[in-house]
Amino acid sequence: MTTDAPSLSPTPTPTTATARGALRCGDRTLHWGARCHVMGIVNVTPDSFSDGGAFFEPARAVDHALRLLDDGADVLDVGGESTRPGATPVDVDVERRRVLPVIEALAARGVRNVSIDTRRAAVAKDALAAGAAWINDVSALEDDDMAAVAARAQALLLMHWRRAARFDARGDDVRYADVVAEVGEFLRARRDRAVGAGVAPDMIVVDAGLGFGKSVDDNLRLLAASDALRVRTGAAAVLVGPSRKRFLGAVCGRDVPADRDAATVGAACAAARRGADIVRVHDVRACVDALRVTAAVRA
Ligand code: PMM
Repeated sequence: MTTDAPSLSPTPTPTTATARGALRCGDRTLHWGARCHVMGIVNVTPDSFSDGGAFFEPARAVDHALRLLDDGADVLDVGGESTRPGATPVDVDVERRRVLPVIEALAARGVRNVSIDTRRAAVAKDALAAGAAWINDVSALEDDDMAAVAARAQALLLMHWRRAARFDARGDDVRYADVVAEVGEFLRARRDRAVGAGVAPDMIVVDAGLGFGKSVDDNLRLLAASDALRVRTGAAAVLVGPSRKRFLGAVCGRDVPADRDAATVGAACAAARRGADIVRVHDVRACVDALRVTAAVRA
């Protein structure tokens, strides 16, 4: 049987001509500049904004994580504290009890391409010991001990969240004259602080923090600014996290977060075209396919 369907390599092979560098995540190697990678979200929380409670039981979280890997995730991001507006910060021991069994169970299955989504150095340290490879710090070093812990990880993700010190104050009330410049300046300073504390420059990934105290317009500008942010911050790579967020709902008229997966795919492809190295998403399968097609289409 013959077919005229185009043949797409399921995993675009990085070439040294395009790759800007590489970073390990467990047994994987991510090649920056070769393609946009996908981080799958595993929220072990009762109250995250779009999937709170769905994977709160460790066994369900592990099943979900394995499904995301099957769907093509390059990295799994395991978190035990919701950052939605108005969420109550969880006690450090509660956070530990949520994430560690999941990370341990994944490690027992040989899965180590795992990132721990936490603001706390103590949780990050235990997560690394349990088998995680990366630290995703949404507060970008609000915990003074985080950089020292991160020096032992394979990557440190630093996210912009200007109100991180005031946990419950994420909102749209922050105004920016030039959002890309201001976010870039903040992330550059946090990146420099991490390097000063001994974190290798080539393991630092920055993230503009879409949805964290930004207007719809701010988020759309930042979504298009990965190349600019990488240059401004000196980071090795840039992550974007548009998944199911309210600004996408505003663009598409979708009030329910779970109805925003198609919008997320659109945002991911647009971001990949503008230089994003990783997209952090709930619906991995759709994003992986869409990014493969985006990468395969040559102008
Ligand atoms: N968004 C959420 C949580 N953690 N981490 C990074 N690096 N970037 C993000 O945009 C981000 C994050 C919001 O909650 P979710 O886990 O339900 O998406």
